[in-house]
Order: sequence, then C-alpha cells, then structure tokens
Amino acid sequence: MTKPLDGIKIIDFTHVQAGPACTQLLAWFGADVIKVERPGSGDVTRNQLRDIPDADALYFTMLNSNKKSLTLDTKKPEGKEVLEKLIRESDVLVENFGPGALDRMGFSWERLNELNPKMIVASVKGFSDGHHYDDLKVYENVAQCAGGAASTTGFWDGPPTISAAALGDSNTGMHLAIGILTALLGREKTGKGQKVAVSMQDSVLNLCRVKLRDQQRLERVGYLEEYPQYPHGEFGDVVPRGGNAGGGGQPGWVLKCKGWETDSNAYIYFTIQGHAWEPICKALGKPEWIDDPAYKTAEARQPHIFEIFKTIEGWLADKTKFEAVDILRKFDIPCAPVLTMKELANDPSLRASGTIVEVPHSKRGSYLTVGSPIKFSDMKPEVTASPLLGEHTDEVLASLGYSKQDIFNLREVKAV
Ligand code: CAO
Repeated sequence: MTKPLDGIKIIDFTHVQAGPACTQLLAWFGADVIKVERPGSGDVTRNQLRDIPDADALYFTMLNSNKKSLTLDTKKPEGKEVLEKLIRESDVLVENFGPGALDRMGFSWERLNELNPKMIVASVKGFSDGHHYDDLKVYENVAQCAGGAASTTGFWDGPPTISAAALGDSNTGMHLAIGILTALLGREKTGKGQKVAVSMQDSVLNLCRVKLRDQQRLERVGYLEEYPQYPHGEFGDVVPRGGNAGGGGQPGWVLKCKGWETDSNAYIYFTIQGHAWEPICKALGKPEWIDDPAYKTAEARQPHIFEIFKTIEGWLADKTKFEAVDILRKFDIPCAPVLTMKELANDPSLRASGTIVEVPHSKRGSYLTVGSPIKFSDMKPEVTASPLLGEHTDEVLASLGYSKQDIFNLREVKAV
C-alpha cells in the first residue's frame, strides 16, 4: 500500500527525543528517514538507561522506529562529501543539535539552501533565534521551566513541578512535524524549500496558552474563580499552581476510590460539568442537591467545592476506580480512572487500535512502544524496529553511487 509520504527523503540529523519524535512520526507515514549518526557511538540514547547489556536501550528503540541508520563522520572531509550528495537529493533535513553546531560543521542554512534550494531545513532549539537565551542547550525539564509549565504545575504549597509528559521534547517534535508538512505543501506552490524552526520554550508555552489567559484575567479582576484558592484563599500577582483543578470552566479533582490506602493509583478524575449537575446528584444518591440554592449553580457550589468532593469520595469508598467509572459513564459524567503504565501497556483497546504495539527487534526480542496516535481511514501506520547502528550504511552509500571499493575506503578513514 502506498503511504502519503512515500518518496519523501529525510536526512534525520537528530538525537535524544525532540528531533527523533518528529522524524519517527514522518517515517510512520511513509517518508524514507535516514538517521545520520556518528560512527562508533551514534545517538546517545542507544546507551542511555540500558535494560539489556549490548542491546539498544528502549529510549532509542521507542523513538527511532521505521528509520534507516547511516553512520557518517560529518566533521571529516570524506563524510562531508557524502552528506553533500545526500543533501542534493533529499527533501528535508531535520536537526536538533546545540546552538551553532550545524554552522560549525559547515552546513549553515545558506550553504544548505545553496546545495539544494528545494530542501526544507527543520530545526529544534531550546529558545528561538534572537532570544536572549538562544545560546543555551536545553533538555526537557529546562524547557518546561522556561515555557511556563513548571510555575503553573503542582500544589500551591509545594515547589514548581515538572510534568511526566514530554512537553518540551516530543511536543516540540510534533510542532516541528506540522511545520515540515506545511513547508512541503508550500513547496508544491513555490518550488522552493525554506527553513522551519521550532523552539522548545515556544512549544511548551503554546500548550500553556490557558495559563496566559489566566494571567490576564488575574490582572484584570484580581482572582480566578475556578482555582482552589477561590474564594477562601489569597491571590498574588502571578497565576498560582492549582493542584488538580480543571483548567477550563469545569471544576474537577482527583478523588480517592476503594483501596487508595494501599494502591497509590486507586483514584478517578471527576469533573463537575455544569449541565451534568443533575445526573451527578442522581448518581450520588443526592437528589436533594439538584434544586438546593446552595448547590444549584456553579457559582453557588464553588465556595464548598471541596465539601462536595468529600461527599463524592464517600460514595466512591466502596467502589474501585473501574467500578466507579462504569457507573458514572451511564450518567454521562466526564471522568476516567487514573491509569498506571502497567494498565495502559496491557489495555486490550489500546492494543487493538495500534496505540500500544509490540515490535520485534533482532537484538532485544520484542518490545512495546506507542504507535501512531493519529488514525486514518485509508492507512494503518505500521511500526517496524529501530535500526542497529549503521545497519543501512552500505545500502544508502550504494544508492548514492558509491562502489564497494569507495565504501571500503570510507571505512579505512573512519568516515563511516
Ligand atoms: N559526525 C561528527 N560530529 C557530529 C555528528 C556526526 N555524525 N553528529 C553530531 N556531531 C557533533 C556536532 O557537530 C556537535 O559538535 P560541536 O559541538 O563540536 O560543534 C556535537 O556533535 C553535538 O553537540 P550538541 O550540542 O548537539 O550535543 P550535546 O550532547 O552537547 O547537547 C543537547 C545535547 C540536546 C542539550 C543539545 O543538542 C541541544 O540543546 N539541542 C537543541 C535542543 C534540543 O533538541 N533538546 C532536546 C533534547 S531531548 O531532551
């Protein structure tokens, strides 16, 4: 079956997570992604947090499926020559090196554009070009702090907190993928490539959009009525951390279920959606709350929202998180169990949809990974194993016109 990105050749000059997440997505959709790695070592994640000696770590395998691996020392003249050939016939180059690394290697945007004016050059950096921090190297948690996620996550009496979700890394990679696809469509009209740049700070901030909303509301009215601090607590002049409160206009909280004393994930998230108040009261066996003026409107409920949550926890005390959701779903109440990674890994629905997939690997045996979260009616993205270091070096070099002797010579000078 042909895939939408069949025929698109991508030089994948990425490492760690932000860049690889982007190119992996494009590979699932059919692009020919050639990962260029330093001979001998490759992407640092091949070795990071290994669970099996001598086999690529899961950190690598889970971010580099469906790709080819070409080892190439792009600081050696022989390696640069190979890269130039590859650039002349590729559609996209993606990189997430530290600031200035590509320029120092001799491949500035101007040079790349001169070698192949149709090529799209896509970059991830910690901060955008011209930002006063644009010389900084950045990892996930640094980006979460710089993009506003950390100052607004956690509890009001605790420190700024990092989310486990890769808001700085994979999220930035997804932004970059959108940028690349847009530039590819643009090229159809203009025939020209362009530079696409995404910063981790900007990508985190994009997901913290509603917190910037709250900052402006706070400055205008002095309080935020959906935060736990309202109406009994104090507001300062910056958006506070709101614990597990809902970010929109629907109050919600993480509530204890049966077994919470011994199981740290025996919880559900419960949302009190305005128009669902009546079914909530019915589900809880509290029909008298439906028309009680102290409970009837969201405004009336807010001063004692935590008493309401306590009452719901009383109702939940003899129900597991799964039993509770099975009852509440019948009343159309937005809620979910707090699921562990173990539960997600074994979830039959996620297996059936291809969101959790088992991938055979020549060195590791099979491993689990997260497949495409994007589903199509005409295509089911298939996940294949990540490449071994240099697995496709000969194949790629031969496709560029190098003979067996040329390849031998490149190996002799340690350029591949
Ligand atoms: N052949 C020869 N040299 C190579 C090479 C190859 N195939 N591939 C990479 N290199 C060289 C680069 O040229 C660079 O050398 P110089 O620094 O001498 O110019 C070096 O390897 C890579 O440097 P780096 O700054 O990218 O790597 P680092 O480990 O010091 O930093 C990171 C890692 C992630 C902090 C940095 O790359 C970065 O800030 N990237 C941008 C933001 C980003 O994507 N962060 C997300 C990472 S996921 O958490």
